[in-house]
Amino acid sequence: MHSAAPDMVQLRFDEIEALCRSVLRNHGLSRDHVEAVTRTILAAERDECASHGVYRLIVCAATLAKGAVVPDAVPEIDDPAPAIVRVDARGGYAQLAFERALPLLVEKARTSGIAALAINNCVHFAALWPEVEAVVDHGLVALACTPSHAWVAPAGGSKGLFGTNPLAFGWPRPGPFPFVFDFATSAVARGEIELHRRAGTPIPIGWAVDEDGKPTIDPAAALEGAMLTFGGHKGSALAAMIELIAGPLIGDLTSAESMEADAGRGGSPLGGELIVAIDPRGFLGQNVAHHLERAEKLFEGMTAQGARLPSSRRFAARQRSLARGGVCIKRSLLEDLERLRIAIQPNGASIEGEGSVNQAAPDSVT
Ligand code: NDP
Ligand code: PYC
Repeated sequence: MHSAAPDMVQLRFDEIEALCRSVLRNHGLSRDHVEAVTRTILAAERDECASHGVYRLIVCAATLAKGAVVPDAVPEIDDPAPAIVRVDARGGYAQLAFERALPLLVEKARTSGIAALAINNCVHFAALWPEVEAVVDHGLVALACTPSHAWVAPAGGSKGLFGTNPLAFGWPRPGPFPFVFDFATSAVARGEIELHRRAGTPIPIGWAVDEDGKPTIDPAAALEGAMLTFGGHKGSALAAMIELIAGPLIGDLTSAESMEADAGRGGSPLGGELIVAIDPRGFLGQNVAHHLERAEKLFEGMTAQGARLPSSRRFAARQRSLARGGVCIKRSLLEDLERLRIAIQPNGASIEGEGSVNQAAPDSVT
């Protein structure tokens, strides 16, 4: 570990990995899940996505401590139709279920031109772009979405009904980076508001209303009240669509049902995720290269006007992090994470983790 700015600490990737592993293991997560979750958290921190990077260890620790995720769930893959894969995460984190089901999704997309993966009965705390990028790595177009907890008011309302419901899309490109976007259908991910609460900084008007339905800049009041959708009725309609296609369509929970199933424990959202993979060769046959080149002209047209492509900030951050072999995180966050290296046992006893210094109960965050 090396010093950076006074309130920041620079960590090598292997130090971040060790931190993730010890926090997760000490909170009872089984080895395969630890590895899959660590990969996701490390990728987000590497790409400077703070709301879904190592901060999420606090969320995972809280979810594990409250029994809101099955720590040793073994995903079960089902093959119900030629273009459909289903994986039952059995109450465990989505990452391992996704990793196990990905090869069959890719195979089916190649055979049928299009295939869909339903992850059922999973706990989801992460960004969706790692999953979308994993599909795009196979030369496929990808679309992913998931409901969360009922934190977001529909446009025109002021009470939580929808989740923050992210929608992610990926398109293969020549060169190292695909075209990817991944955003919450709320004005911002809830994790961003949680980071503002931790930092004691106000949030912009338009992100949320308080419990009385009044616009607020206080992150704590926003978390108690309701978040707002992006783009008014348009984000609201997309959020409703995600509730439907990654909820009832795949036999899984809506965000309101997820909140109900959580029963006040404050765990991460429980439910389903839908991932669609499309093989361009299904439509284009031998003409794939020609039409993918035409797509490149679209991207050139965007950047020629000074617009930036979504994910370009993230990919630049990735290159920076890889070049320096690590990342910078807030010292206060690292201190909280060091405290989580000590497991809280059901009998109240504590176990020291790798390099642990203190004892603390996990935050109540989702
Ligand atoms: P942001 O609003 O920060 O960004 C979303 C997307 O827009 C990114 O692809 C980003 O690219 C792109 N973008 C941002 N600014 C610009 C710009 N000026 N021009 C072009 N593109 C731009 O994300 P959110 O707060 O909405 O979501 C953050 C994360 O939270 C997502 O990864 C999402 O999956 C996750 N999330 C997960 C949930 C779950 O239930 N699992 C629920 C809600 C959110 P870039 O990264 O390069 O800035
Ligand atoms: O930031 O909104 C969020 C979120 C919910 C679940 C995972 N991330």
